[in-house]
Amino acid sequence: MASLRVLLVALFHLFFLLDFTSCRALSTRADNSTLPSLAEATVDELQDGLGAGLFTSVDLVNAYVARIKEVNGSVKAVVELNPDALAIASRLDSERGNGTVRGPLHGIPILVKNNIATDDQMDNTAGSFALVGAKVPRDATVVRKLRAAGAIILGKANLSQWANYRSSNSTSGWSAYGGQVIGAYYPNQDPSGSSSGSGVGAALGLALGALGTETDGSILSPSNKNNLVGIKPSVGLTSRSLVVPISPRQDTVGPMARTVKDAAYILQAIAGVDQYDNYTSAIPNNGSLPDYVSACYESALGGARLGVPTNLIELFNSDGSFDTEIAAFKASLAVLTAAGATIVPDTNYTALSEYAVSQNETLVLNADFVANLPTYLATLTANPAKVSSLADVRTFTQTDPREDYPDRDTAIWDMALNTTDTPPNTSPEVWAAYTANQFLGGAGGLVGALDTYNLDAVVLPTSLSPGISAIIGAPVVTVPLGFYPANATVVSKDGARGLVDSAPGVPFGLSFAGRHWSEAALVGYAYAFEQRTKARAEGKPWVTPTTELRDVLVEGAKPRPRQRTRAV
Ligand SMILES: *[C@@H]1O[C@H](CO)[C@@H](O)[C@H](O)[C@H]1NC(C)=O
Ligand SMILES: *[C@@H]1O[C@H](CO)[C@@H](O)[C@H](O)[C@H]1NC(C)=O
Ligand SMILES: *[C@@H]1O[C@H](CO)[C@@H](O)[C@H](O)[C@H]1NC(C)=O
Ligand SMILES: *[C@@H]1O[C@H](CO)[C@@H](O)[C@H](O)[C@H]1NC(C)=O
Ligand SMILES: *[C@@H]1O[C@H](CO)[C@@H](O)[C@H](O)[C@H]1NC(C)=O
Ligand SMILES: *[C@@H]1O[C@H](CO)[C@@H](O)[C@H](O)[C@H]1NC(C)=O
Ligand SMILES: *[C@@H]1O[C@H](CO)[C@@H](O)[C@H](O)[C@H]1NC(C)=O
Ligand SMILES: *[C@@H]1O[C@H](CO)[C@@H](O)[C@H](O)[C@H]1NC(C)=O
Ligand SMILES: *[C@@H]1O[C@H](CO)[C@@H](O)[C@H](O)[C@H]1NC(C)=O
Ligand SMILES: *[C@@H]1O[C@H](CO)[C@@H](O)[C@H](O)[C@H]1NC(C)=O
Ligand SMILES: CC(=O)N[C@H]1CO[C@H](CO)[C@@H](O)[C@@H]1O
Repeated sequence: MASLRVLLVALFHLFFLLDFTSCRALSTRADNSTLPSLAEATVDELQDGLGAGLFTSVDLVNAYVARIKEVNGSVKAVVELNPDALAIASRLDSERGNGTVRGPLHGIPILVKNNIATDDQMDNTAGSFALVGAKVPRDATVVRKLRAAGAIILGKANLSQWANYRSSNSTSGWSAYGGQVIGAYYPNQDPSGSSSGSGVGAALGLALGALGTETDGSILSPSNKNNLVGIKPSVGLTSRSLVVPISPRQDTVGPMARTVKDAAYILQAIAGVDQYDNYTSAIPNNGSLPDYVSACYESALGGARLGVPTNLIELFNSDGSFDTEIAAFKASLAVLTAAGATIVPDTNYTALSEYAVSQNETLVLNADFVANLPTYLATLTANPAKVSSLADVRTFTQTDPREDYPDRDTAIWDMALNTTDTPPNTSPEVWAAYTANQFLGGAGGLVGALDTYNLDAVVLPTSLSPGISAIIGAPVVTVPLGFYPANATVVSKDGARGLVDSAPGVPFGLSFAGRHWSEAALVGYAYAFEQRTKARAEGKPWVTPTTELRDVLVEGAKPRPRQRTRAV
């Protein structure tokens, strides 16, 4: 008996030691040469490490959550963590252990903007207390697709409340529910919006990347100001089902990530036809998608004809406030040329002066918001604040002190709900405004220039790029280009409550804008530019989370139950 016990004890020690050794091996491997730094980790690097067993998705979740907690008090990028993230990660680790890897996003943590619904323990509030506790009947389609691809929804990212569709006196990145997001590259930086938390979260490596939404600038602009790649897809390429709407004619969901290829991986996962969003039925080729990831190759700019709409650049910079960005933009044209592109100068937009004074976009968005918000609210399966219309939401907002009314007013809603200002979206006036937009952005704008000059795309400083493409629902891809120099003046815009708009080290990007469904080409151009410039690497965030995988691995360097049972 005694000898048996000794044997058993010896065996136990053997297994324990073996197991401990394998975990020590883990922590030994947790050196800086093999573990990717989470500040910059790419999908490919994370998949390599997961595949080689250097770390698990549980480790990734632990590390990213620690990073979020380190900096969230100062940047308020993340409103809610997913309480199920660890359990989901653990299941995905088991699947991987069983030999199933669903694809490049298997086990990869991603943040989603807090206007994209998840049917789980997290809220979807658009930043408003009116929607706290509201429940949806299913995941937003883009979330369902991310989960099917193996991604882990790590949390909800803060945003400009109602995707910046409430007030004339608010700030980018502020929501009643989430507080004020601060940009990643300068203390008290305006993060830009409305996908502000998505931008700061991706920029600081609080997740691999994030989903944002855009109606006019809300992916491109925070990507611009947070040193990121942002893909604003054609309206209809990604489903808006169970995304808090502004207008189905302009709303779109897209990725924000640190590299073009990572953004392409995410786009590949979320794009496609969806029975719940009939705009997706317009995807060409019977809904079959290009391969956005293989569109990422070094020579993608070879032979591309890229136009420069000089009249837009000059008009929008009439006060000189974009001089620094435009100088860097002009210098970037030489890079594009060296990469094989032909730059076509002065591909001016013929109806630009009409666009500049047009109120057509405002009219369409206001009319659509009044009509579409109730449609979203009607799908809720729980609605504690009992809001069923924009009028209800306005009453809630004007009476709940947490909503910071009247300081942050409801001017946009007041206009949308005023039937003199805003006729119903089925009215002839709104149809006329919509068709005017199709002209101003189309024949009189981007599409006219593409046709006249036989272009593949136009290039623009990202700060000037969203509007014309927004009104026609066309795609734009932004990629890091440069930073304000060390001697730049610190500029805070009127009404920004002291948030800093430009300052030393604040980033900006280069945009490629093309025809509907031209994402693969635009992604290719952005990749080829990124590989030649690697501009992102020059940036230094003002706040840097320090938790790395090695920290969570060292903490976890003890025998793991799963391995012990397998050994015994
Ligand atoms: C890894 O780098 C960190 C700081 O960047 C340093 O503190 C640590 O000692 C390094 N670890 C190894 C194993 O080299
Ligand atoms: C983020 O910061 C806010 C404000 O400090 C805090 O209330 C919230 O709980 C934080 N979120 C997370 C996920 O830590
Ligand atoms: C892994 O495989 C085992 C045995 O086939 C199965 O019981 C288990 O459900 C699988 N786990 C996952 C997460 O697929
Ligand atoms: C798309 O769906 C909306 C709302 O369900 C409906 O009003 C519209 O007619 C549909 N459009 C098409 C082209 O099917
Ligand atoms: C289009 O796709 C649908 C659904 O996948 C399929 O049933 C149909 O045959 C396809 N049509 C063509 C013309 O390929
Ligand atoms: C394009 O616009 C710029 C700036 O307004 C102007 O200088 C240039 O002459 C225009 N070129 C053409 C071809 O219209
Ligand atoms: C809409 O655009 C057209 C074409 O430029 C213009 O004539 C009209 O005045 C615009 N309407 C509004 C409301 O701005
Ligand atoms: C806008 O907000 C600022 C800052 O809180 C405040 O001083 C100002 O009175 C507000 N303006 C209006 C019109 O409410
Ligand atoms: C609605 O808008 C019209 C025109 O802008 C204005 O005269 C009127 O006072 C507004 N009504 C309300 C209730 O604000
Ligand atoms: C910053 O330095 C550059 C190069 O020395 C100079 O051209 C520029 O005028 C300076 N800008 C400011 C705002 O001082
Ligand atoms: C959900 C959440 O985290 N809300 C907090 C976000 O930040 C604001 C302002 O700092 C707090 O008041 C909220 O409680």
